[in-house]
Amino acid sequence: MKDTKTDHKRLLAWVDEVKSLCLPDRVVWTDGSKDEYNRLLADAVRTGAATRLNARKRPNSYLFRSDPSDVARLENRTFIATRNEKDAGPTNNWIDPGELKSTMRQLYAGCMRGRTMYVIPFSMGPIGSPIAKTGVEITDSPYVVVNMHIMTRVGQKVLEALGSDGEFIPCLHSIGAPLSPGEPDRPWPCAPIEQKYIAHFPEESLIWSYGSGYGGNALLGKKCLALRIASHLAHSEGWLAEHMLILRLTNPQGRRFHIAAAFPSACGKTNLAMLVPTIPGWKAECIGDDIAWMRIGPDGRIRAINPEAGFFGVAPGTSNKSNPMAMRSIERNTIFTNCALTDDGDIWWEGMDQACEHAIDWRGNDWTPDSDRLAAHANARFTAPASQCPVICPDWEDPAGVAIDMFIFGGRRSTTIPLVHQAFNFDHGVFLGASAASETTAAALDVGRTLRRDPFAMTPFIGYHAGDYIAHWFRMGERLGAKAPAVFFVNWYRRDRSGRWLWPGFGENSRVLKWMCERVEGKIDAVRTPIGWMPRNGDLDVNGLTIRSDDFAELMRVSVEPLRKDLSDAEQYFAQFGDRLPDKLRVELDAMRQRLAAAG
Ligand code: SAT
Ligand code: MN
Repeated sequence: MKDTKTDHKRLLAWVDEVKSLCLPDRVVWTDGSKDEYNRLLADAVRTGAATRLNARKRPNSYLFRSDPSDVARLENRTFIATRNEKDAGPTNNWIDPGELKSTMRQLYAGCMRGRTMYVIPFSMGPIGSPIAKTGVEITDSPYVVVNMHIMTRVGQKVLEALGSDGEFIPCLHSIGAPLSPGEPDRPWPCAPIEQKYIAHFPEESLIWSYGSGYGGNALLGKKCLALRIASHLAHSEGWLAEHMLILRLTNPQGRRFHIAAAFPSACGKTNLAMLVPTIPGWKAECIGDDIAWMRIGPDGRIRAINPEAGFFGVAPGTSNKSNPMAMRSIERNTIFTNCALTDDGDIWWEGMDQACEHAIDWRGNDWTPDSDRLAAHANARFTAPASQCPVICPDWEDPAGVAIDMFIFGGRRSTTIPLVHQAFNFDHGVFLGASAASETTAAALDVGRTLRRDPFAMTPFIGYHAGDYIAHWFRMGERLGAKAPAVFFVNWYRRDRSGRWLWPGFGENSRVLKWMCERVEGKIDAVRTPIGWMPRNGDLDVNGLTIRSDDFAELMRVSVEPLRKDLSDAEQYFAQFGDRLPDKLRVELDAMRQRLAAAG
């Protein structure tokens, strides 16, 4: 960590201001070097914050265990502080920005005593590219620094691109755990829950986070900047910042299709992003697994880039069966959080290929298969460089992005929603995205286990009014016109009455993608149903798949009554948007109601 130099006056002034507020023992500018990364991790091992994994099993990899109170995003402690409460909309928590700043300033006062304050210049998107955004995160967490090294492009080269007057988004983070002289540190210091705040001031593109060291609460380039702040910017500047994976599929004839797909957290985005097709001759390459920034290009088509540089993926359930490419991406140079530690110094989690007889669980206790607790936390994560993915697309860092052929929306629905359907047109597709719902997962700590409506899988990430957000999607459709991507809706998660999954998922999902590509190419017709176009008998390639015909029929079933209930649930949800609900959405709701009435 050589003394990083910049003559950027606003940046230097902001760093000074934070320093005098937070009173760290020292300030370190991160340079982004390997040396810095290794040194920070060696320190973490020395202080007991991290365990170095067995180098023969998993070279240059580390395990962190978080505090049991700090294991996921906290939606109830996440705030969108706009001047006018109405502008945050009903799906966000709002506090007046002046009031929130004054509360948080009191928390920040002296909060870095006894600690090092790191300044991390980072770029979301390739450095210097016209679509990249620069952020500077100030944090007192070395865990955040090393994770930012993997998840973003950091260090001196970012400062050079920023020059002496470039725009940057200030991102202030503290774990909220000052140390008195001589006080021993904890392995994962953080503040109590009522002191945690993940605050966004979209009108001034500013992020303040306090009290949590975990994931999206602390790695501020990810959900805070690349989604909440970016979605607000995208709304005013006419582009899209979405919770989407980006995937390139190539068919046996060599034609490429680019897919952007939105699913809520922990609903298989990383698995789909790294899919290994089971159908012969098809190839899939990963461009991103979580976030897409998309702009309309000079040719009138929408082009997407992945602003991140790594994967912060859910560990449990990841295996050679569910996601072999993720397993290979995490073979080395990976940071693990809240996974179990095996007796031979490797990591383990529920759903891995091999069973585990004994381990140290994510809380640091002995674990055996007879324990009544999980070995790995359900939201345990791996942080791995995207470049390590064997199927990373050679164009994944192309600043021009890739032209999107189709959008996919989806969620976890054990009933009601069939395996796949296609929107009649783009506006109908916006309706499908807006009315998406999903059974909740462990990715957020505090939202309960129920079905929740989650427009575009963006509910926790829209940095402004959700009604205006839906209107923005319709406007993008107007601008795209005939060049708008096709829109599909999928549900990999349908179950039968006994709870058994009806669809094998994972690599077999390529069969569904193949149908979509053939639709985009105009090769095949489809069946018109009240919810959209669906595959004709025989068009969905199930060659070589053993699936019972009654299961397949159930997967494809469109039952009017549950769909009517679902629609009325969606209408109730949309009612909260009041006059900010776009007219076009009302038109789509009416049309859907009429189609269901005609069918039933
Ligand atoms: O913790 S993160 O917000 O980065 C992961 C997620 O919820 O998708
Ligand atoms: Mn996500």
